[in-house]
Amino acid sequence: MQPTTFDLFADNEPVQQPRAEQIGEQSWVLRGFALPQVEQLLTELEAILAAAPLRHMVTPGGFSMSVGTSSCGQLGWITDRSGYRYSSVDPLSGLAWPSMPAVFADLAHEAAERAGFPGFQADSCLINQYVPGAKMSLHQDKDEKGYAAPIVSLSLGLPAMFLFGGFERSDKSQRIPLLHGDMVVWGGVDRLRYHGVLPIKPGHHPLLGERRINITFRVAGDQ
Ligand code: MD3
Ligand code: FE
Repeated sequence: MQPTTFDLFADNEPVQQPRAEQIGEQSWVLRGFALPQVEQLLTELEAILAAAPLRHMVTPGGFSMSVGTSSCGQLGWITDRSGYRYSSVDPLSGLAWPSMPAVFADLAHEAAERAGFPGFQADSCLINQYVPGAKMSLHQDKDEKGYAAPIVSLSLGLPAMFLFGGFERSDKSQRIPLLHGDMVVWGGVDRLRYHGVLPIKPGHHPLLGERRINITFRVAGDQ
């Protein structure tokens, strides 16, 4: 019996998954976007964290964050009893943050372009490490000098349930699973949306073990 139409997938070619999911007017999840570079990214990450170790920073209210943080690039996000801000110096070492590896900068540039933001050049790269139970409460990212540039994020290791809210803390939020290798780009009208991360569930990732690493790329200083 002859098929009535040609089957485009007759050779059992893997069907390409829909790769870009729009989650807001100017926000996109790029599923698996970083997977081809993961090995290089992890090598660079290890070097950065050797020079600028993860630490649990204290919020202005006096609470220690459950997420461990560090940075690379010209500016690093910090918090202490005097407030949230960006600093060109790592307060732990008193030295400049490690420079941003080319593989980081290029990947962020490419992801931003894919989401409709050409010419993205991050000057700041915040590294967040979550162990099971760690979370990030709903907040807005308002410590950057301007909001014209998008924020680009890269998720590695254990999965997370990301909360993508509205413009007021009480607005209903969407829940978006973020997996190893996924990238997300938030910009334009979505730049000041509330967002957060639910407590990470226990688990084991073959490359990263019992943790999730999220890296955000930002233009924190002059645009
Ligand atoms: C959505 N980090 O570092 S991804 C943060 O997974 C932060 O570690 C989360 O929120 C994490 O500030 C979420 C990044 C993210 C960053 C900025 C956004 C999501 C955003 C701005 C607007 C909307
Ligand atoms: Fe944030």
